[in-house]
Amino acid sequence: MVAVGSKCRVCKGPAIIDLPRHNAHFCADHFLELCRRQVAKAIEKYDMIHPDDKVLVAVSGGKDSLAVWDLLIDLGYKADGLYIGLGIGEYSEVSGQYARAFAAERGLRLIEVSLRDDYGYDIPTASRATRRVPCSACGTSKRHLFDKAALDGGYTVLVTGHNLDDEAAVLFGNTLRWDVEYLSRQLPVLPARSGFPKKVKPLVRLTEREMAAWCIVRGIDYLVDECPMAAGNKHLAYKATLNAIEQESPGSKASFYLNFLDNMAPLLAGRSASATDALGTCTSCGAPTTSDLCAFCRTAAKARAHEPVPVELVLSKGRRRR
Ligand code: Q46
Ligand code: ZN
Ligand code: ZN
Repeated sequence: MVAVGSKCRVCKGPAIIDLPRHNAHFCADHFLELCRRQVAKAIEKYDMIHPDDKVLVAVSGGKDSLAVWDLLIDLGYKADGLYIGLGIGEYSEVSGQYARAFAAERGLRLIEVSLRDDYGYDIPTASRATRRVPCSACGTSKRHLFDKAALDGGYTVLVTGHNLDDEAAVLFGNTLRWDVEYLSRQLPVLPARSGFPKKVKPLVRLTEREMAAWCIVRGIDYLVDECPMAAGNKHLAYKATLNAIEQESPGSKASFYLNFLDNMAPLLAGRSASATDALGTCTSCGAPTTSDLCAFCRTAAKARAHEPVPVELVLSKGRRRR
């Protein structure tokens, strides 16, 4: 991670990580301090969380969501976790174990929802039944269940572990298409509105690599494997492209995304149709929607009517990763 003999920029002790975009090396303590500062800065700058908020963190068992939960607790916030079992074969089984172990070791409350047990379907089946890519059916399911768990539990803020790499990759894709609708909604905070909780992304100033390092230094065990259904996802290609640019020009990724927030997002404010659309109520579950049935209930109905599809069948041979 760092050349032998490198020294921490702050204390001149032995460094454990180099951060080219800061043009500096850091020891373990000062690296953790930098991460805390970046999260505190994001929370303050974008008005994400107040001390009296009741916070729910969506956790997947991966590094980012466990790191953001850890960081919020470390910064003095009270936060519960939410884990959704997506039924993606062994990946889901193992990811749940990591989320449970993290919560149990720290005495934190983890709310669990199982798509298969509680709603009668899973993501591989939903993908096949709706003829959509798995991430599309998955996104619809997760968004709905995040919103529902937050509102049912009286939480005022829902936190996700999206980091700088995630947000820059999404921004890159939206920019390639000049998708003004999505660009106008790509903010680190979405305010609460009727039927939707406030949603925030406190890791937008930290990279994937920094979150992996946070977990290692803090002794957090996390699931290293990516979701097998992410293979072929365009975001992976966008991330690789941005990493190549970052390699040549450290700091590009952060300036691409953070300068978008400072300079472009204000110009796009109010351009999102979905923010102003009059919403009705889903006749099945009561969630806000523009049609009779919300996207979640439509997906769930199709998936439940389909015989269960094992994850292996959805992964084509060429795309299977393990
Ligand atoms: S879990 Fe779901 Fe992700 Fe897997 S199927 Fe796609 S969206 S990749 S964060
Ligand atoms: Zn130091
Ligand atoms: Zn519904």
